[in-house]
Amino acid sequence: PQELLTHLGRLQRSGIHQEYEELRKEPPPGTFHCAQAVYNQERNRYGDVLCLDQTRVRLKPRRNERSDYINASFMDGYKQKSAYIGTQGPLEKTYGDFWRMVWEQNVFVIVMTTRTEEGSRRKCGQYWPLQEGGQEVYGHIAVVNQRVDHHTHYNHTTLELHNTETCEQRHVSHFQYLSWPDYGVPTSALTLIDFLGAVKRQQRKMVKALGLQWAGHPLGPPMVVHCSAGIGRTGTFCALDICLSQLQDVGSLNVCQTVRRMRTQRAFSIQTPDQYYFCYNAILEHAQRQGLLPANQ
Ligand code: PTR
Ligand code: PTR
Repeated sequence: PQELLTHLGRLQRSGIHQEYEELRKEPPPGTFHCAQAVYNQERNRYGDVLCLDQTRVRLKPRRNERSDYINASFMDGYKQKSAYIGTQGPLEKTYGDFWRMVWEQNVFVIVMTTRTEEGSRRKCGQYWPLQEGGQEVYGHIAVVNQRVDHHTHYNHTTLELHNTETCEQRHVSHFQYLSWPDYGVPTSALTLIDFLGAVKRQQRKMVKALGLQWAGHPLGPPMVVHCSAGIGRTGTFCALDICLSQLQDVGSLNVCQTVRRMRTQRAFSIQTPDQYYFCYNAILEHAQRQGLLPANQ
């Protein structure tokens, strides 16, 4: 924290923006061939937000499916390989692919940091049954909404998944954060950090409940994190998680390195200088609340 404070003092806001502009200039270290293939183009929500071939999540081969493509990338967390899958907000024609990915990767927790509509613009499809008791079938996965817990800044929905081919059943937690417009920053850093805490508690709880099934994978399968494009808010959320975990573990952190590494896995992660600045600011507010720093610095 002291290091962070010094760094902040030195850089201040404009310096942090400058640091972000430098990061932005570094080209993505890979190729986008699969995302650009003609038959995959309709699977991208935004033609200019593609995922790297080197880190993309491949859907498992299936009969009658010619493509294994979904706009989703594995991203490392703090001391955890593939802690997240960063992905775009599902499109109607990719709902089946999305649930297939959730099933195949054994995902327990889905984090959504966008609303389905903002203003009058569609940001993400309604890819899960919204009402308690509701049920929808997406490809070979049936999804039942078991309950919705409403919190001030987010909803936590418990979903039950049925694989209609194998007759297996699983639970998945869906967390939707409600106050974060795209290209913007959340209205409050601490409510986002509290949201992050709730998400992590749930992931730990599910991993513990499943116990030995996850031997060799102590922190569990990846969490799916998405917004609309899956780069701005998704990147900010994951960067914050990594930095706070590192702060807690070793008492220091490095936002710039974290974001640089993240952009090599989910290209274009963090979309605006203010989102980048928000990471610093949120860490600072958190450190103050934890008593790691004097207030009003
Ligand atoms: N081409 C889109 C645009 O111009 O708005 C791409 C885009 C959309 C990029 C949303 C980022 C966005 O934000 P987020 O990743 O937070 O959903
Ligand atoms: N619509 C997005 C935008 O204009 O920001 C699409 C986009 C995404 C453009 C990433 C450029 C991007 O790369 P970088 O973040 O490296 O500038």
